[in-house]
Amino acid sequence: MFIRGGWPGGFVTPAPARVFALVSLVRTFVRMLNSFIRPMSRAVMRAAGLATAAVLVLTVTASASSPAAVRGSAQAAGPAATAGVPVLPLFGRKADGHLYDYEPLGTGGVRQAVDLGGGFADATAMVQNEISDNGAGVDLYYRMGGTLYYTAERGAETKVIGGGWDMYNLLVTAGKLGGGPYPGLLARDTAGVLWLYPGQANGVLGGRVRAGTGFDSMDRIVSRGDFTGDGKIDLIVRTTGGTLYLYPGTGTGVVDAMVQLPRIVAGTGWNIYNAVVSTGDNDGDGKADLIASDTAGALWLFKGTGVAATPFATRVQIGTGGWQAFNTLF
Ligand SMILES: [Ca+2]
Ligand SMILES: [Ca+2]
Repeated sequence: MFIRGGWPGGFVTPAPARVFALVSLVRTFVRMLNSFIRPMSRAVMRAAGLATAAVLVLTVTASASSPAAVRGSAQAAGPAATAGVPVLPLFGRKADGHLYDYEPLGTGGVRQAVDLGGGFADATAMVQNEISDNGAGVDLYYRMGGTLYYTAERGAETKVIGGGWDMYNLLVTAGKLGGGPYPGLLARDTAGVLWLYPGQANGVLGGRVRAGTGFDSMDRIVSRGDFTGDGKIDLIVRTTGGTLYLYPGTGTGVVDAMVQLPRIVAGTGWNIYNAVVSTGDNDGDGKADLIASDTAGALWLFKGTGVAATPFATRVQIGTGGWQAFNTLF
């Protein structure tokens, strides 16, 4: 496979300035392969994207003219829940700043890595959200210092979302928690308050809404997929003690009412894992799954069952080793 190990010569040259790149052409090729085993609707969207696929290098510089930080008071409830199950790649960032793309096999597991390029060594948070390309694109949010940036997959735009984001000690995708039409961000502040920033079509985030309090003892938070079978996006958290909890989503974006209690114990002993993420439906059965890497470097798939009481099946190993080399999986 010519994609192994990156592109000869490399497209990406991290410069003193903030130069980032996404090698969309490589991803498009991999996605062509995947299109044979993924739903036709996604294949059609991807084929449409081929016409304009190109190697794009983007220069990002924070400027005084950039939009002000989008952070406001609570807003009214969003539209009704739309709980489609995305099929997304797994991304990993290594200490040298390179970002690697692992496309799903479609039957459980991931393909060989595609090196998307470097320049992300100093990013203190990285999030993927499926926004562009009618929800088929994989777009990035990343934080450098206190500034949050957004880059659409096909590189049409990179923008500054705002400053002051270093007030949060955890940033992850919100998926469509709260029932919004686009995936947003979840941010936790130092007081343990969890905030939802609703997503929008252009990547800009809406005013934050408080999702809940008391999340300071959670060291992993996942929100992508319906794990209870009711069509509403749920929240998964892991405590520092290793207990995995499922908070059923309510499908509304109302303050402190996005998830319902009581929470459900989804597992214990999960502190053997470095990373716990969801890339949607990894094995193609229509139900969202979890992927976790353990401290020994193995990668595991926890297939979602859609049953609240027992939301995940027995783990299946999908990576044999070396996954600890990533300091961020998302
Ligand atoms: Ca649910
Ligand atoms: Ca699945």
